[in-house]
Amino acid sequence: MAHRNILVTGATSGFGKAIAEHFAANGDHVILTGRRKDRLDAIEKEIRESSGVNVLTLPFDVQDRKQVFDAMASIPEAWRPIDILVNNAGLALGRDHFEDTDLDDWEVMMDTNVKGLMYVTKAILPLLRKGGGGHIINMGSIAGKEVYEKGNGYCASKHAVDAISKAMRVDLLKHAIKVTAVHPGAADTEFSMVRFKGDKPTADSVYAGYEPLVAKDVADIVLYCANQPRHVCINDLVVTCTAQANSFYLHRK
Ligand code: NDP
Ligand code: 8X3
Repeated sequence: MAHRNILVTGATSGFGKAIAEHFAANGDHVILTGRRKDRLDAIEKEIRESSGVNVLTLPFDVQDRKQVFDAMASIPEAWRPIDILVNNAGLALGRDHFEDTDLDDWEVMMDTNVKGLMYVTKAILPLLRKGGGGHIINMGSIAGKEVYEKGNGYCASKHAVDAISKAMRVDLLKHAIKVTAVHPGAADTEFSMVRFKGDKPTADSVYAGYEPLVAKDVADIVLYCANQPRHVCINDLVVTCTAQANSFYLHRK
């Protein structure tokens, strides 16, 4: 199989880093994006050395519309068309009842998880392969399937990702662009350290007493979705660790 060009947002950590590494190990060429340039540089070096594929890094903030459109416009001709966009960049901030939530946390979650994903997709669409082979993979969450207590803003943002994924699938039919939404449950990445703003004991407590998903589990699934035949599209995939049934039921030892 000829190599494909893959752009992964949020490739500096967690799922995005593992997804980029998996595509590279599969022989695909990868564009790594995220805000932390030092990490992008280190991961670029690591992937080049381990896989020998072409790697391009684009540091930008998905919340910033101009940065997003400038970054996409800067993608060299040799990287076009893009075959697969993985919209993975995202975060939760805080876990509080509605009345206690910090308004700034809501703003950042909506600007990143919802508007950022839409900006990146809109900006890359002219570069995305049409007529078969083009694929958008959006990172949702079980938080986009059920609303849990103190999850208000994050759950709203991931419900929006669920809705946007359905909307894209309909609107992009004519271009034969597949749209897949992957919805993981609890996974041990930097997610909880970000959510709890560096409070390590609280972040660690999220994963105590059971074996959570890890980034590799989700990356394996994303690659599986991306490696289906052209006429097959996995629309919606929910994955949890065995100890978790959904947002409400988690069995801790
Ligand atoms: P991490 O915190 O490990 O990774 C998040 C990634 O998103 C980082 O690479 C970060 O890069 C990037 N990112 C965050 N904000 C921005 C921004 N404004 N602009 C550009 N990039 C940004 O968490 P995960 O890997 O766990 O999370 C990845 C996705 O998976 C998110 O969408 C999350 O909501 C979702 N998810 C996570 C689950 C979990 O339990 N871990 C479960 C279900 C879904 P940088 O900081 O360098 O910009
Ligand atoms: C992350 C999973 O359950 O913390 O999206 O919302 S959860």
